[in-house]
Amino acid sequence: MRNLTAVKAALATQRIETPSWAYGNSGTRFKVFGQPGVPRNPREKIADAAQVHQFTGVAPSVAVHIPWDQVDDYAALAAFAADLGVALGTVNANVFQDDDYRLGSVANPDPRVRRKALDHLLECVDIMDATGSRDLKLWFADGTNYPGQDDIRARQDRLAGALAAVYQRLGPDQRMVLEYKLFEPSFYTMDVPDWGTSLLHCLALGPKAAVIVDTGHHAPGTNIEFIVAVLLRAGRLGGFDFNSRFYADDDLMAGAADPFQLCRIMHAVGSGGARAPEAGVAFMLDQCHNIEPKIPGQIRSVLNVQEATAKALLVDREALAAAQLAGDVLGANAVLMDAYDTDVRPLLAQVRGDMGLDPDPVAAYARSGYAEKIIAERVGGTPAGWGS
Ligand code: RM4
Ligand code: MN
Repeated sequence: MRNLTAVKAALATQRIETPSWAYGNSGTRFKVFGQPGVPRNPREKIADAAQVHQFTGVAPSVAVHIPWDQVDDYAALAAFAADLGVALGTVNANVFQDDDYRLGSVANPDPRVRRKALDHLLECVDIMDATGSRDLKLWFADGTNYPGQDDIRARQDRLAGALAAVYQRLGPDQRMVLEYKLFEPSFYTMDVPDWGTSLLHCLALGPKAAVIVDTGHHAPGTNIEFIVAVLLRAGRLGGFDFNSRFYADDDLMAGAADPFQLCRIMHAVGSGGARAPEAGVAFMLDQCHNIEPKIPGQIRSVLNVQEATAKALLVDREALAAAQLAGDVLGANAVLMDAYDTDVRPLLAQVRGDMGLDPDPVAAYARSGYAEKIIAERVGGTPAGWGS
């Protein structure tokens, strides 16, 4: 058992970023079930994110997605967020929802489309200047559906060219983080399908480029904690988009499908000395709440990440190292499982109490009346949705 004071301090200082799009309506290609009270604009999304922080104490920033969160004055939006006790976090670029991008964005064979996509990415850095955001998150839907459709290597060259142009534009304290995804929406090739491709581009760019691991973007059974360890060793783990998946990119609540995997990932992060906010690894949620209420869904997800982190923090690292060095296979495994099998909910309730929070954020939010208030107030207008 580790020093409990240190464990509690680590839990109290953890930072988990929530995504603005989690608060809007979302669904599948079969149906979007709208919910009453969902935000109609970026400010209302930020207000909802501020609730998640108010009740959990560890979600002090909200990621924005451009153009979904487009406004005339980003500095004013950042000031609005600050008034509610949160900051604007990662700026997510969107080069996948325009008719021009049918054959891709920065890797499109048409130079005009490539230029348009690049201009959007550069505009996102302008937005970061105004909001004070550190990270530009790049996820490309680019790829091909059929063998022979385009030249795989030429597409990599085009991608590299755009990334270099964005990299040049970054300020000294800004970073670009490059996300990968195995498949979808392109089915034959994705231009950034895996961590290796992302890492190669980041290494070519320089130290301000790092890899984002979206937990839903792998083949079933992939050992994500191995990827985490390798990226940390290379100094290029930019952060996480946490979510759960049963089959593909399900975007379900983090820790819902496989809480043990989330704990193993947090253990790998801790082994790499990268759990503290100063290490620069961004812990973000990238989720959609299609059938469950959204703010409680975000709160539950934050708690799930906290619980996985607490278990990882409780691993007796000295005992683990001793068992590993002694070649004690069962002993080493038992040390890890002892921590994982601990019920950390009482510990987290204590941490929240020490932070002046209600020990049960889900119940406290339900009692607060905020859900009823937004249902009553947010009448008329167009509810925000994934893609609008
Ligand atoms: C993508 C990717 C990005 C997220 C969008 C909404 O699949 O995961 O991180 O910004 O979805
Ligand atoms: Mn993602």
